Amino acid sequence: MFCTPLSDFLNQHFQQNNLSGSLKETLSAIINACVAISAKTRQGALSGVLGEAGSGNIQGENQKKLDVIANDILINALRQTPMVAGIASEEEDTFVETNEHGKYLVLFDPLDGSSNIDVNISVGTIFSVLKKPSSGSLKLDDFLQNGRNQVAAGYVLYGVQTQLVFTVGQGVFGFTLNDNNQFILTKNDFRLPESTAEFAINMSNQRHWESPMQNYIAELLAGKDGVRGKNYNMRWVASMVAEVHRILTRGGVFLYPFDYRDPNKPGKLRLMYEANPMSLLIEQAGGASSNAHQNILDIQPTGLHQRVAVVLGAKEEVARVNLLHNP
Ligand code: AHM
Ligand code: MG
Repeated sequence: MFCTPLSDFLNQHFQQNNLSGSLKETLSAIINACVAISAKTRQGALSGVLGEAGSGNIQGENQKKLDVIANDILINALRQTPMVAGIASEEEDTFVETNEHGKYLVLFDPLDGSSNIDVNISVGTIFSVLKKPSSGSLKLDDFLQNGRNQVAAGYVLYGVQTQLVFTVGQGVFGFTLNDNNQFILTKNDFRLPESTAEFAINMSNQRHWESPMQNYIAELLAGKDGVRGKNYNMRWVASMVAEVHRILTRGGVFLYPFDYRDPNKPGKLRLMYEANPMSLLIEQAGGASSNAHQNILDIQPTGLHQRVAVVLGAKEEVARVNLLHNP
């Protein structure tokens, strides 16, 4: 029987680990905004939120109506949270200063996997929280901290169930939204197996990958007859939140590698509000992450919307990818 509400869990977990009350309030504000986003996604066509917004973001991607709605919900909620100094979002050109005396910076992808919205496949909000490193007015440099500095990271998956998964650096916990819009603890500490026989990659990009990545996937596809000596299964939802949730739940490895399609984009996913928070969750659950050369959490960011190649999940697979790229 699951009966621990999020608020009770947070009170206990923050006290036990001597964590700051203002971080708890920041996290609660993000999560409350996600409950509102969940309500919008559930209504779909009934509240007219499906389809294109008719606008684009700084990254040249067409925005869906729900991308814009989710972004507005989060920004408005965080503006009203005094401890949040500023935000950075996939949908905003640059950072937004929210509260002059705030202590935390919140980075988010308000609705990741949004190509899936109109076809009723899981989407999610991904968030990352950093401490504002200096006093005074907010500047870009304040955000450009490596992933190890994250004081909280997580996602809310709007799927068959709405689930919240987060870490504040002391394990990874999962909650399910009940009929009263309350998150209830349903998973006490995710643990990720070191090996797996399931991978996730968009195979349609295969011809654009570098040769070590081609070789790695060829090894998996060779199954029992190849060097890996076992058969692998493949899944691709095209929603990173759903993919990472599957991996945290039953193991696996996720890859969105570097490819040669656009020399300005070393990968599709964004470091600051996709790769970093997911990498922290995976590492906290006993897995690993890498851009095929170095741990994602050690990358020194150079821009808010910086892209990065991503390999994350079972340690054995991440190590194999690293080895093939750095023999
Ligand atoms: P988005 O932030 O514009 O939604 O893009 C990120 C998503 C990830 O959730 C997913 O892993 C990837 O894009 C899917 O890409 P593709 O459509 O190339 O398979
Ligand atoms: Mg995204």
